[in-house]
Amino acid sequence: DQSKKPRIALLGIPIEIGASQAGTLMGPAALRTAGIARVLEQLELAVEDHGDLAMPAMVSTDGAPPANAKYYKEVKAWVRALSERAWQLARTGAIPIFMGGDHSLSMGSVNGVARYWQEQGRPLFVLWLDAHADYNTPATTITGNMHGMSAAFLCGEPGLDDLLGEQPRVSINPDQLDLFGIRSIDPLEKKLVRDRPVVLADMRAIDEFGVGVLIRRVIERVKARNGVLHVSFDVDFLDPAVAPGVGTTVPGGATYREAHLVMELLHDSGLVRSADIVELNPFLDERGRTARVAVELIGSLFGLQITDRPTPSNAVFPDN
Ligand code: HAR
Ligand code: MN
Ligand code: MN
Ligand code: MN
Repeated sequence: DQSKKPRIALLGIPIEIGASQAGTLMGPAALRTAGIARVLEQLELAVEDHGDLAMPAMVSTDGAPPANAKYYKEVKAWVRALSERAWQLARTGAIPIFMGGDHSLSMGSVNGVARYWQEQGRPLFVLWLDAHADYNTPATTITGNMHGMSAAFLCGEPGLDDLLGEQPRVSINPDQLDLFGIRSIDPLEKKLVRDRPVVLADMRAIDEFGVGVLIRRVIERVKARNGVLHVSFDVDFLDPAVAPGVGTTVPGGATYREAHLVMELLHDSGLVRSADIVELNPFLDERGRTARVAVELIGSLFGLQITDRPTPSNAVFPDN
């Protein structure tokens, strides 16, 4: 019975001006070519593809843009339209998957789903799988690229205060943000993250404890507060050897196996209600490799398993 299957709503957001390199606008098409809908349908999910969000018109009456935020007006047009759309998709009861596009889109997708969960009275936690913290503001950024500001914006940091226009801003508390896989962070950005109660697992922590222990820690924190989870998956979380098709590769990333375990544990938690998949740049990819890996990982996030036997755990939690 089609109506009883969990529903997935795919939405493409072909935005690239938040990033330093052009090409992420081709991301949604590459994910579709790599079979994202087919993989999810094979998992007995009802998949609806809502196509791509149309490039929204810019509103010329908006005031002067802030300094140090490149393409602010264009990003603003995308983000306010996407926030509204994300809220609407969440209200249908589907699990939205936002296919990017660069990581600036999360300022809209996460704000929109956060608005929905606020209405439901449940806290939204955000797991940020990324090489970068994306915790810059216009006051801390070196590059001015807005994909490096999305996590900070979502935690209510100042400097992009008018970005959502008439859309309600629903910030998450920094202690509901988990930065995971981080290995590149700018000096002032590092200071800002240190001053906030953001939970962070950098690559050293992953080497010390392993992704199993650290992802279980994320899951336990969400469960303890009866929360739900949004997974914001920046493809540069992966090691460049696995995922060359991104504009900002950083060595020392998650392996193919680590990333799968992350996704499998998240699936088993039953907490994931929405996801972004961002920064895939097909123009830089090698014969579709990165798109295919990304699709496989989304499959694991939504239930693809090697066997259907439960795997026991001997995880020991670090204190914090
Ligand atoms: N921290 C750098 C900056 O602000 C790099 C940000 C790169 N961001 C992404 N998304 N690729 O994670 O410019
Ligand atoms: Mn990112
Ligand atoms: Mn990144
Ligand atoms: Mn898998």
